[in-house]
Amino acid sequence: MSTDIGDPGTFPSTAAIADEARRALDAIGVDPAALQGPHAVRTPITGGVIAHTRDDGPEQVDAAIGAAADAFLAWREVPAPVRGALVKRWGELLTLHKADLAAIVTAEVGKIRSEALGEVQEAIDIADLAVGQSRQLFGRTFPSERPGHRLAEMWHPLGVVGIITAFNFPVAVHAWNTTLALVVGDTVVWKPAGAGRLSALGASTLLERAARDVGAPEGIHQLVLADRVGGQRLVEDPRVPLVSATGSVTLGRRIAPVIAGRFGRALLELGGNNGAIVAPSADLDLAVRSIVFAAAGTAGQRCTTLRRLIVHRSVLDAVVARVADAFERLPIGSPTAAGTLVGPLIDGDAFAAQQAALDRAAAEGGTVIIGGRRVHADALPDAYYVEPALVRMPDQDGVMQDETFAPILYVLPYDTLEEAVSLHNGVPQGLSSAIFTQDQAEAERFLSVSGSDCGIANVNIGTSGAEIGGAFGGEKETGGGRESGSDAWKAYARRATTTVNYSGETRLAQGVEFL
Ligand code: UN1
Repeated sequence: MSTDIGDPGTFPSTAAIADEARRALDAIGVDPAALQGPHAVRTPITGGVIAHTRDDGPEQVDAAIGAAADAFLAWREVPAPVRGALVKRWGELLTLHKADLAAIVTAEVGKIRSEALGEVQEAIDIADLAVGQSRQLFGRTFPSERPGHRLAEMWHPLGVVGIITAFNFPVAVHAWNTTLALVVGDTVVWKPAGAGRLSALGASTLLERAARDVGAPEGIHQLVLADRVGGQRLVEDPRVPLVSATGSVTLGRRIAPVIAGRFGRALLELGGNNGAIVAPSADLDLAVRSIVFAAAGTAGQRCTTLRRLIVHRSVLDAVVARVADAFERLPIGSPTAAGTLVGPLIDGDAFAAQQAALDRAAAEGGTVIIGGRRVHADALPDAYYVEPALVRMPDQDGVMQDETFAPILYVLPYDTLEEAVSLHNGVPQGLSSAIFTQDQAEAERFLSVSGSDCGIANVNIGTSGAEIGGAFGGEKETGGGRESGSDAWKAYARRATTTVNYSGETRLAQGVEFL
Protein backbone atom coordinates (compact mmCIF):
# COMPACT_ATOMS: atom_id res chain seq x y z
CA MET A 1 0.00 0.00 0.00
CA SER A 2 1.75 3.14 -1.16
CA THR A 3 1.27 6.23 0.95
CA ASP A 4 2.25 8.63 -1.79
CA ILE A 5 -0.30 7.98 -4.48
CA GLY A 6 -1.24 11.48 -5.54
CA ASP A 7 -4.76 10.87 -6.75
CA PRO A 8 -7.46 10.43 -4.12
CA GLY A 9 -9.40 8.41 -6.66
CA THR A 10 -6.68 5.75 -6.71
CA PHE A 11 -7.41 3.05 -4.18
CA PRO A 12 -5.15 0.34 -2.85
CA SER A 13 -6.54 -3.17 -2.95
CA THR A 14 -7.89 -4.75 0.21
CA ALA A 15 -4.95 -7.17 0.03
CA ALA A 16 -2.46 -4.30 -0.10
CA ILE A 17 -4.09 -2.62 2.91
CA ALA A 18 -4.05 -5.93 4.77
CA ASP A 19 -0.35 -6.39 3.95
CA GLU A 20 0.50 -2.92 5.20
CA ALA A 21 -1.48 -3.43 8.40
CA ARG A 22 0.22 -6.78 8.95
CA ARG A 23 3.66 -5.25 8.31
CA ALA A 24 2.99 -2.54 10.88
CA LEU A 25 1.57 -5.00 13.43
CA ASP A 26 4.66 -7.20 12.98
CA ALA A 27 7.01 -4.22 13.29
CA ILE A 28 5.35 -3.38 16.60
CA GLY A 29 5.56 -7.00 17.70
CA VAL A 30 1.87 -7.80 18.11
CA ASP A 31 1.38 -11.43 19.12
CA PRO A 32 0.18 -13.28 15.99
CA ALA A 33 -2.11 -15.37 18.21
CA ALA A 34 -4.20 -12.25 18.88
CA LEU A 35 -4.69 -11.94 15.15
CA GLN A 36 -6.50 -15.23 14.83
CA GLY A 37 -10.12 -15.65 15.68
CA PRO A 38 -13.67 -14.96 14.71
CA HIS A 39 -13.70 -11.16 14.66
CA ALA A 40 -13.29 -9.77 11.15
CA VAL A 41 -11.62 -6.36 10.88
CA ARG A 42 -12.76 -4.41 7.83
CA THR A 43 -10.98 -1.45 6.36
CA PRO A 44 -13.29 1.43 5.58
CA ILE A 45 -10.99 2.27 2.64
CA THR A 46 -12.45 -0.57 0.54
CA GLY A 47 -14.87 -2.25 2.93
CA GLY A 48 -12.90 -5.48 2.67
CA VAL A 49 -11.67 -7.71 5.49
CA ILE A 50 -8.01 -7.01 6.35
CA ALA A 51 -7.51 -9.06 9.51
CA HIS A 52 -9.12 -11.12 12.19
CA THR A 53 -8.78 -10.91 15.94
CA ARG A 54 -9.65 -13.05 18.88
CA ASP A 55 -12.91 -12.36 20.67
CA ASP A 56 -12.92 -12.11 24.45
CA GLY A 57 -16.13 -13.23 26.11
CA PRO A 58 -17.54 -12.11 29.47
CA GLU A 59 -15.46 -14.74 31.30
CA GLN A 60 -12.26 -13.28 29.87
CA VAL A 61 -13.39 -9.81 30.89
CA ASP A 62 -14.00 -11.10 34.41
CA ALA A 63 -10.54 -12.66 34.43
CA ALA A 64 -8.96 -9.44 33.14
CA ILE A 65 -10.64 -7.44 35.90
CA GLY A 66 -9.39 -9.97 38.44
CA ALA A 67 -5.83 -9.78 37.11
CA ALA A 68 -5.89 -5.98 37.09
CA ALA A 69 -7.27 -5.96 40.64
CA ASP A 70 -4.43 -8.24 41.79
CA ALA A 71 -1.83 -6.13 39.97
CA PHE A 72 -3.18 -3.01 41.63
CA LEU A 73 -2.03 -4.27 45.03
CA ALA A 74 1.58 -4.20 43.82
CA TRP A 75 1.33 -1.18 41.53
CA ARG A 76 -0.11 1.18 44.15
CA GLU A 77 3.01 0.60 46.26
CA VAL A 78 5.35 1.70 43.47
CA PRO A 79 6.32 5.36 43.97
CA ALA A 80 4.53 7.64 41.54
CA PRO A 81 7.70 8.96 39.83
CA VAL A 82 8.77 5.33 39.26
CA ARG A 83 5.34 4.68 37.75
CA GLY A 84 6.06 7.68 35.57
CA ALA A 85 9.11 5.84 34.19
CA LEU A 86 6.77 3.26 32.65
CA VAL A 87 4.77 5.96 30.89
CA LYS A 88 7.99 7.59 29.76
CA ARG A 89 9.11 4.33 28.18
CA TRP A 90 5.71 3.87 26.53
CA GLY A 91 6.01 7.37 25.09
CA GLU A 92 9.44 6.47 23.68
CA LEU A 93 8.07 3.33 22.05
CA LEU A 94 5.09 5.22 20.65
CA THR A 95 7.55 7.70 19.17
CA LEU A 96 9.67 4.92 17.70
CA HIS A 97 6.62 3.24 16.16
CA LYS A 98 4.66 6.38 15.36
CA ALA A 99 4.52 5.65 11.63
CA ASP A 100 3.60 1.99 12.20
CA LEU A 101 0.76 2.81 14.55
CA ALA A 102 -0.45 5.57 12.24
CA ALA A 103 -0.47 3.09 9.33
CA ILE A 104 -2.70 0.79 11.38
CA VAL A 105 -5.02 3.68 12.24
CA THR A 106 -5.29 4.58 8.56
CA ALA A 107 -5.97 1.00 7.52
CA GLU A 108 -8.47 0.36 10.26
CA VAL A 109 -10.44 3.58 10.62
CA GLY A 110 -9.53 5.42 7.42
CA LYS A 111 -7.78 8.54 8.75
CA ILE A 112 -5.62 10.43 6.31
CA ARG A 113 -1.93 10.08 7.04
CA SER A 114 -1.46 13.50 8.62
CA GLU A 115 -4.37 12.96 10.99
CA ALA A 116 -3.31 9.40 11.81
CA LEU A 117 0.19 10.65 12.69
CA GLY A 118 -1.40 13.48 14.67
CA GLU A 119 -3.42 11.01 16.66
CA VAL A 120 -0.32 9.03 17.67
CA GLN A 121 1.41 12.33 18.46
CA GLU A 122 -1.48 13.12 20.79
CA ALA A 123 -0.74 9.88 22.66
CA ILE A 124 2.97 10.81 22.85
CA ASP A 125 2.07 14.28 24.12
CA ILE A 126 -0.15 13.00 26.91
CA ALA A 127 2.57 10.51 27.89
CA ASP A 128 4.96 13.46 28.27
CA LEU A 129 2.42 15.31 30.36
CA ALA A 130 1.75 12.27 32.54
CA VAL A 131 5.47 11.72 33.22
CA GLY A 132 5.67 15.23 34.63
CA GLN A 133 2.40 14.70 36.45
CA SER A 134 3.90 11.67 38.20
CA ARG A 135 5.96 14.11 40.28
CA GLN A 136 3.07 16.51 40.79
CA LEU A 137 0.20 14.59 42.36
CA PHE A 138 -0.19 17.53 44.67
CA GLY A 139 -2.31 17.51 47.76
CA ARG A 140 -2.94 20.72 49.65
CA THR A 141 -2.43 21.53 53.30
CA PHE A 142 -4.87 23.67 55.22
CA PRO A 143 -4.55 25.70 58.39
CA SER A 144 -6.14 23.65 61.13
CA GLU A 145 -8.40 25.51 63.56
CA ARG A 146 -6.84 23.51 66.37
CA PRO A 147 -3.36 24.08 67.78
CA GLY A 148 -0.90 21.22 67.26
CA HIS A 149 -2.88 19.77 64.37
CA ARG A 150 -2.00 19.35 60.73
CA LEU A 151 -4.76 19.18 58.13
CA ALA A 152 -3.86 17.93 54.66
CA GLU A 153 -5.23 16.02 51.73
CA MET A 154 -3.62 13.08 49.99
CA TRP A 155 -4.47 11.59 46.60
CA HIS A 156 -4.50 7.84 46.27
CA PRO A 157 -5.29 5.58 43.33
CA LEU A 158 -8.79 4.19 42.93
CA GLY A 159 -8.02 0.65 41.75
CA VAL A 160 -9.04 -0.81 38.40
CA VAL A 161 -10.08 1.74 35.78
CA GLY A 162 -12.29 0.44 32.97
CA ILE A 163 -11.72 2.29 29.71
CA ILE A 164 -14.21 2.06 26.86
CA THR A 165 -13.14 3.81 23.67
CA ALA A 166 -14.76 4.65 20.35
CA PHE A 167 -13.50 3.84 16.87
CA ASN A 168 -12.66 7.41 15.87
CA PHE A 169 -9.66 7.98 18.14
CA PRO A 170 -8.48 4.42 18.61
CA VAL A 171 -5.08 5.39 20.08
CA ALA A 172 -5.23 8.86 21.64
CA VAL A 173 -8.29 8.57 23.88
CA HIS A 174 -7.02 5.38 25.50
CA ALA A 175 -3.70 7.13 26.08
CA TRP A 176 -5.37 10.16 27.70
CA ASN A 177 -6.92 7.86 30.26
CA THR A 178 -4.25 5.23 30.65
CA THR A 179 -1.20 7.45 31.09
CA LEU A 180 -2.86 9.38 33.91
CA ALA A 181 -4.44 6.32 35.51
CA LEU A 182 -1.08 4.54 35.56
CA VAL A 183 0.89 7.40 37.11
CA VAL A 184 -1.81 7.88 39.73
CA GLY A 185 -1.37 4.18 40.56
CA ASP A 186 -4.46 2.59 39.04
CA THR A 187 -4.46 -0.45 36.80
CA VAL A 188 -6.44 -0.60 33.57
CA VAL A 189 -8.83 -2.83 31.64
CA TRP A 190 -9.37 -1.46 28.14
CA LYS A 191 -12.27 -2.35 25.86
CA PRO A 192 -11.78 -0.70 22.48
CA ALA A 193 -14.49 -0.43 19.83
CA GLY A 194 -14.85 -3.32 17.40
CA ALA A 195 -13.48 -1.04 14.67
CA GLY A 196 -10.34 -0.17 16.59
CA ARG A 197 -8.98 -3.50 17.67
CA LEU A 198 -5.82 -3.52 15.54
CA SER A 199 -4.84 -0.06 16.78
CA ALA A 200 -5.58 -1.26 20.32
CA LEU A 201 -3.38 -4.32 19.85
CA GLY A 202 -0.61 -2.07 18.55
CA ALA A 203 -0.81 0.45 21.38
CA SER A 204 -1.14 -2.15 24.12
CA THR A 205 1.68 -4.30 22.76
CA LEU A 206 3.97 -1.28 23.09
CA LEU A 207 2.68 -0.65 26.60
CA GLU A 208 3.32 -4.25 27.61
CA ARG A 209 6.83 -3.98 26.20
CA ALA A 210 7.39 -0.77 28.15
CA ALA A 211 6.16 -2.54 31.30
CA ARG A 212 8.66 -5.36 30.75
CA ASP A 213 11.48 -2.89 30.00
CA VAL A 214 11.00 -1.03 33.28
CA GLY A 215 10.10 -4.11 35.37
CA ALA A 216 6.55 -3.07 36.21
CA PRO A 217 4.35 -5.68 37.92
CA GLU A 218 2.54 -8.13 35.64
CA GLY A 219 -1.03 -7.44 34.67
CA ILE A 220 -1.33 -3.70 35.21
CA HIS A 221 -2.84 -3.21 31.75
CA GLN A 222 -5.40 -5.61 30.30
CA LEU A 223 -6.78 -5.39 26.79
CA VAL A 224 -10.13 -7.08 26.26
CA LEU A 225 -11.34 -7.50 22.68
CA ALA A 226 -14.94 -7.82 23.69
CA ASP A 227 -18.31 -6.89 22.31
CA ARG A 228 -21.01 -4.97 24.15
CA VAL A 229 -21.89 -7.92 26.39
CA GLY A 230 -18.28 -8.18 27.53
CA GLY A 231 -18.09 -4.42 27.96
CA GLN A 232 -21.17 -4.57 30.15
CA ARG A 233 -19.15 -6.62 32.66
CA LEU A 234 -16.78 -3.70 33.09
CA VAL A 235 -19.74 -1.44 33.69
CA GLU A 236 -21.36 -3.74 36.26
CA ASP A 237 -18.36 -5.04 38.17
CA PRO A 238 -17.85 -3.49 41.64
CA ARG A 239 -14.13 -4.23 41.32
CA VAL A 240 -14.01 -1.39 38.76
CA PRO A 241 -14.37 1.85 40.74
CA LEU A 242 -14.11 4.08 37.66
CA VAL A 243 -15.41 3.56 34.14
CA SER A 244 -14.20 6.10 31.61
CA ALA A 245 -16.30 5.82 28.47
CA THR A 246 -16.19 7.64 25.16
CA GLY A 247 -19.04 7.21 22.72
CA SER A 248 -22.58 8.20 21.96
CA VAL A 249 -25.17 9.69 24.28
CA THR A 250 -27.04 6.41 23.86
CA LEU A 251 -24.05 4.55 25.30
CA GLY A 252 -23.92 7.00 28.21
CA ARG A 253 -27.63 6.60 28.95
CA ARG A 254 -27.20 2.84 29.02
CA ILE A 255 -24.15 2.65 31.28
CA ALA A 256 -24.35 5.68 33.59
CA PRO A 257 -27.33 4.42 35.68
CA VAL A 258 -25.67 1.01 36.07
CA ILE A 259 -22.43 2.55 37.33
CA ALA A 260 -24.33 4.97 39.59
CA GLY A 261 -26.38 2.06 40.94
CA ARG A 262 -23.26 0.47 42.37
CA PHE A 263 -21.83 3.86 43.45
CA GLY A 264 -19.02 3.61 40.93
CA ARG A 265 -17.66 6.65 39.18
CA ALA A 266 -18.28 7.37 35.53
CA LEU A 267 -16.12 9.65 33.42
CA LEU A 268 -18.23 10.25 30.34
CA GLU A 269 -17.21 11.85 27.07
CA LEU A 270 -20.31 11.49 24.93
CA GLY A 271 -21.72 13.22 21.88
CA GLY A 272 -20.80 16.68 20.74
CA ASN A 273 -22.97 18.75 18.45
CA ASN A 274 -20.60 21.61 18.21
CA GLY A 275 -21.36 25.08 16.98
CA ALA A 276 -19.38 28.09 15.81
CA ILE A 277 -20.46 31.70 15.51
CA VAL A 278 -19.12 33.85 12.68
CA ALA A 279 -19.38 37.51 13.65
CA PRO A 280 -19.39 40.46 11.24
CA SER A 281 -15.80 41.40 12.13
CA ALA A 282 -14.42 37.88 11.55
CA ASP A 283 -11.33 37.39 9.42
CA LEU A 284 -13.07 35.27 6.82
CA ASP A 285 -9.91 33.69 5.38
CA LEU A 286 -8.97 32.40 8.79
CA ALA A 287 -12.55 31.49 9.67
CA VAL A 288 -13.25 29.52 6.51
CA ARG A 289 -10.05 27.46 6.75
CA SER A 290 -10.80 26.64 10.38
CA ILE A 291 -14.44 25.85 9.65
CA VAL A 292 -13.59 23.52 6.78
CA PHE A 293 -11.09 21.50 8.83
CA ALA A 294 -13.44 21.35 11.81
CA ALA A 295 -16.45 20.27 9.70
CA ALA A 296 -14.90 18.01 7.08
CA GLY A 297 -11.67 16.81 8.71
CA THR A 298 -11.74 13.15 9.82
CA ALA A 299 -14.78 12.93 7.52
CA GLY A 300 -16.84 14.57 10.24
CA GLN A 301 -16.16 11.73 12.65
CA ARG A 302 -14.71 13.57 15.63
CA CYS A 303 -16.77 14.26 18.72
CA THR A 304 -15.39 17.78 18.31
CA THR A 305 -16.50 18.07 14.66
CA LEU A 306 -18.20 21.34 13.78
CA ARG A 307 -21.83 20.61 12.92
CA ARG A 308 -23.61 23.96 13.36
CA LEU A 309 -22.51 27.25 11.85
CA ILE A 310 -24.26 30.37 13.15
CA VAL A 311 -23.43 33.29 10.88
CA HIS A 312 -24.22 36.98 11.17
CA ARG A 313 -26.69 37.88 8.45
CA SER A 314 -24.35 40.55 7.05
CA VAL A 315 -21.69 37.96 6.17
CA LEU A 316 -23.97 34.97 5.61
CA ASP A 317 -23.77 34.92 1.82
CA ALA A 318 -20.01 35.42 1.80
CA VAL A 319 -19.38 32.70 4.37
CA VAL A 320 -21.75 30.23 2.73
CA ALA A 321 -20.18 30.85 -0.69
CA ARG A 322 -16.64 30.43 0.59
CA VAL A 323 -17.32 27.32 2.66
CA ALA A 324 -19.26 25.80 -0.25
CA ASP A 325 -16.38 26.56 -2.58
CA ALA A 326 -13.87 24.99 -0.19
CA PHE A 327 -16.09 21.92 0.31
CA GLU A 328 -16.38 21.49 -3.42
CA ARG A 329 -12.62 21.40 -3.84
CA LEU A 330 -11.89 18.95 -1.03
CA PRO A 331 -10.22 15.82 -2.37
CA ILE A 332 -12.32 12.85 -1.22
CA GLY A 333 -10.84 9.42 -1.52
CA SER A 334 -8.32 6.95 -0.23
CA PRO A 335 -6.65 8.18 2.96
CA THR A 336 -3.48 6.52 1.68
CA ALA A 337 -3.21 9.01 -1.17
CA ALA A 338 -1.08 12.06 -0.42
CA GLY A 339 -3.63 14.56 -1.72
CA THR A 340 -6.69 13.25 0.10
CA LEU A 341 -8.27 15.39 2.79
CA VAL A 342 -11.54 13.50 3.30
CA GLY A 343 -11.43 9.74 3.78
CA PRO A 344 -14.26 7.27 4.19
CA LEU A 345 -17.02 6.96 6.74
CA ILE A 346 -16.42 4.06 9.07
CA ASP A 347 -19.18 1.82 7.66
CA GLY A 348 -22.56 1.49 5.98
CA ASP A 349 -24.44 2.34 9.17
CA ALA A 350 -22.63 5.68 9.29
CA PHE A 351 -23.64 6.29 5.68
CA ALA A 352 -27.26 5.37 6.43
CA ALA A 353 -27.23 7.83 9.35
CA GLN A 354 -25.79 10.56 7.09
CA GLN A 355 -28.49 9.95 4.47
CA ALA A 356 -31.24 9.86 7.09
CA ALA A 357 -30.07 13.17 8.56
CA LEU A 358 -30.03 14.81 5.13
CA ASP A 359 -33.51 13.46 4.34
CA ARG A 360 -34.78 14.76 7.64
CA ALA A 361 -33.15 18.16 7.07
CA ALA A 362 -34.90 18.40 3.69
CA ALA A 363 -38.23 17.43 5.25
CA GLU A 364 -37.74 20.18 7.82
CA GLY A 365 -37.26 22.81 5.13
CA GLY A 366 -33.48 22.64 4.84
CA THR A 367 -31.66 23.26 1.58
CA VAL A 368 -28.51 21.41 0.67
CA ILE A 369 -26.19 24.10 -0.67
CA ILE A 370 -23.51 21.63 -1.63
CA GLY A 371 -22.41 18.06 -1.01
CA GLY A 372 -24.05 15.14 0.70
CA ARG A 373 -23.71 12.64 -2.12
CA ARG A 374 -21.90 9.36 -1.99
CA VAL A 375 -18.83 9.10 -4.22
CA HIS A 376 -16.63 6.23 -5.50
CA ALA A 377 -19.59 3.87 -5.00
CA ASP A 378 -19.19 2.15 -8.36
CA ALA A 379 -15.54 1.33 -7.78
CA LEU A 380 -16.07 0.47 -4.11
CA PRO A 381 -19.59 -0.76 -3.35
CA ASP A 382 -18.62 -1.71 0.23
CA ALA A 383 -16.90 1.56 1.15
CA TYR A 384 -18.69 4.78 2.00
CA TYR A 385 -17.19 8.05 0.85
CA VAL A 386 -19.40 11.12 1.04
CA GLU A 387 -19.10 14.73 0.05
CA PRO A 388 -19.14 17.04 3.06
CA ALA A 389 -22.54 18.71 3.03
CA LEU A 390 -23.42 22.32 3.74
CA VAL A 391 -27.11 22.67 4.57
CA ARG A 392 -29.04 25.89 5.12
CA MET A 393 -31.69 25.34 7.81
CA PRO A 394 -34.73 27.46 8.71
CA ASP A 395 -34.31 26.72 12.42
CA GLN A 396 -32.59 24.19 14.67
CA ASP A 397 -35.64 22.55 16.25
CA GLY A 398 -35.33 19.18 14.49
CA VAL A 399 -32.36 17.36 13.03
CA MET A 400 -29.91 19.94 14.35
CA GLN A 401 -30.62 18.79 17.88
CA ASP A 402 -28.89 15.47 17.17
CA GLU A 403 -25.29 14.59 16.53
CA THR A 404 -24.88 12.73 13.24
CA PHE A 405 -21.38 11.28 12.98
CA ALA A 406 -20.76 12.38 9.39
CA PRO A 407 -19.63 15.57 7.63
CA ILE A 408 -22.82 17.64 7.63
CA LEU A 409 -22.58 21.33 8.47
CA TYR A 410 -25.88 23.10 9.10
CA VAL A 411 -26.03 26.88 8.71
CA LEU A 412 -28.29 29.37 10.48
CA PRO A 413 -28.24 33.18 10.35
CA TYR A 414 -28.32 35.50 13.36
CA ASP A 415 -28.77 39.22 13.96
CA THR A 416 -27.58 39.90 17.51
CA LEU A 417 -24.87 38.22 19.58
CA GLU A 418 -27.46 37.33 22.24
CA GLU A 419 -29.44 35.49 19.61
CA ALA A 420 -26.30 33.77 18.32
CA VAL A 421 -25.32 32.57 21.79
CA SER A 422 -28.84 31.40 22.49
CA LEU A 423 -28.88 29.41 19.25
CA HIS A 424 -25.42 28.14 20.00
CA ASN A 425 -26.42 26.85 23.42
CA GLY A 426 -29.82 25.62 22.26
CA VAL A 427 -28.92 21.95 21.84
CA PRO A 428 -28.70 19.18 24.43
CA GLN A 429 -24.95 18.61 23.99
CA GLY A 430 -22.13 20.83 25.25
CA LEU A 431 -18.68 19.70 24.17
CA SER A 432 -16.88 22.26 22.03
CA SER A 433 -17.61 25.72 20.65
CA ALA A 434 -16.04 28.61 18.79
CA ILE A 435 -16.51 32.21 17.81
CA PHE A 436 -14.80 33.92 14.91
CA THR A 437 -14.52 37.62 15.64
CA GLN A 438 -11.99 40.42 15.84
CA ASP A 439 -14.09 42.28 18.36
CA GLN A 440 -12.45 41.65 21.71
CA ALA A 441 -15.52 42.46 23.77
CA GLU A 442 -17.57 40.04 21.69
CA ALA A 443 -14.97 37.31 22.17
CA GLU A 444 -14.96 37.90 25.91
CA ARG A 445 -18.74 37.75 26.04
CA PHE A 446 -18.66 34.40 24.26
CA LEU A 447 -16.20 33.07 26.87
CA SER A 448 -18.03 34.62 29.82
CA VAL A 449 -20.55 33.01 32.14
CA SER A 450 -23.44 34.01 29.87
CA GLY A 451 -21.62 32.90 26.71
CA SER A 452 -20.84 29.38 25.49
CA ASP A 453 -22.11 26.64 27.80
CA CYS A 454 -19.56 24.09 26.52
CA GLY A 455 -16.55 22.42 28.10
CA ILE A 456 -14.35 23.88 25.36
CA ALA A 457 -14.75 27.43 24.05
CA ASN A 458 -12.42 28.83 21.40
CA VAL A 459 -11.84 32.19 19.75
CA ASN A 460 -10.70 32.22 16.13
CA ILE A 461 -10.03 28.48 16.24
CA GLY A 462 -12.34 25.70 15.10
CA THR A 463 -14.09 23.34 17.48
CA SER A 464 -11.80 20.35 16.90
CA GLY A 465 -8.13 19.67 17.41
CA ALA A 466 -7.76 20.48 21.10
CA GLU A 467 -4.30 20.29 22.64
CA ILE A 468 -3.74 17.79 25.44
CA GLY A 469 -2.64 20.44 27.97
CA GLY A 470 -6.17 21.52 28.80
CA ALA A 471 -8.94 19.41 30.28
CA PHE A 472 -11.07 17.80 27.55
CA GLY A 473 -14.78 17.15 27.90
CA GLY A 474 -18.15 18.77 27.92
CA GLU A 475 -21.37 19.59 29.68
CA LYS A 476 -25.03 18.58 29.42
CA GLU A 477 -25.51 15.37 27.43
CA THR A 478 -21.80 15.27 26.67
CA GLY A 479 -21.59 13.81 30.14
CA GLY A 480 -19.51 16.18 32.26
CA GLY A 481 -16.26 14.21 32.26
CA ARG A 482 -12.83 15.77 31.88
CA GLU A 483 -9.87 13.88 30.49
CA SER A 484 -6.36 14.73 29.35
CA GLY A 485 -4.57 17.76 30.82
CA SER A 486 -5.03 20.35 33.57
CA ASP A 487 -6.14 18.59 36.77
CA ALA A 488 -8.02 15.81 34.97
CA TRP A 489 -5.74 13.33 36.76
CA LYS A 490 -7.86 13.80 39.88
CA ALA A 491 -10.69 11.85 38.23
CA TYR A 492 -8.51 8.74 38.52
CA ALA A 493 -7.76 9.30 42.20
CA ARG A 494 -9.49 9.31 45.54
CA ARG A 495 -8.89 12.07 48.01
CA ALA A 496 -8.17 11.42 51.67
CA THR A 497 -8.48 14.39 53.99
CA THR A 498 -6.12 13.74 56.85
CA THR A 499 -5.84 15.38 60.24
CA VAL A 500 -2.86 14.69 62.46
CA ASN A 501 -2.89 15.69 66.11
CA TYR A 502 0.60 16.24 67.49
CA SER A 503 -0.52 18.40 70.41
CA GLY A 504 -0.69 15.58 72.92
CA GLU A 505 -4.17 16.72 73.92
CA THR A 506 -7.63 15.80 72.78
CA ARG A 507 -9.20 18.76 71.06
CA LEU A 508 -12.52 18.64 69.27
CA ALA A 509 -13.32 20.84 66.31
CA GLN A 510 -16.03 23.48 66.43
CA GLY A 511 -15.21 24.00 70.11
CA VAL A 512 -17.19 20.93 71.16
CA GLU A 513 -16.52 19.79 74.73
CA PHE A 514 -16.90 16.11 75.64
CA LEU A 515 -15.39 14.08 78.43
C1 UN1 B 1 -12.77 12.61 19.98
O1 UN1 B 1 -13.24 12.90 18.91
O2 UN1 B 1 -13.28 11.71 20.70
O3 UN1 B 1 -9.95 17.83 19.98
C2 UN1 B 1 -11.52 13.20 20.52
C3 UN1 B 1 -9.85 16.94 19.12
C4 UN1 B 1 -8.93 15.79 19.40
C5 UN1 B 1 -9.61 14.75 20.21
C6 UN1 B 1 -10.97 14.33 19.72
N1 UN1 B 1 -7.78 16.29 20.09
O4 UN1 B 1 -10.44 17.00 18.04
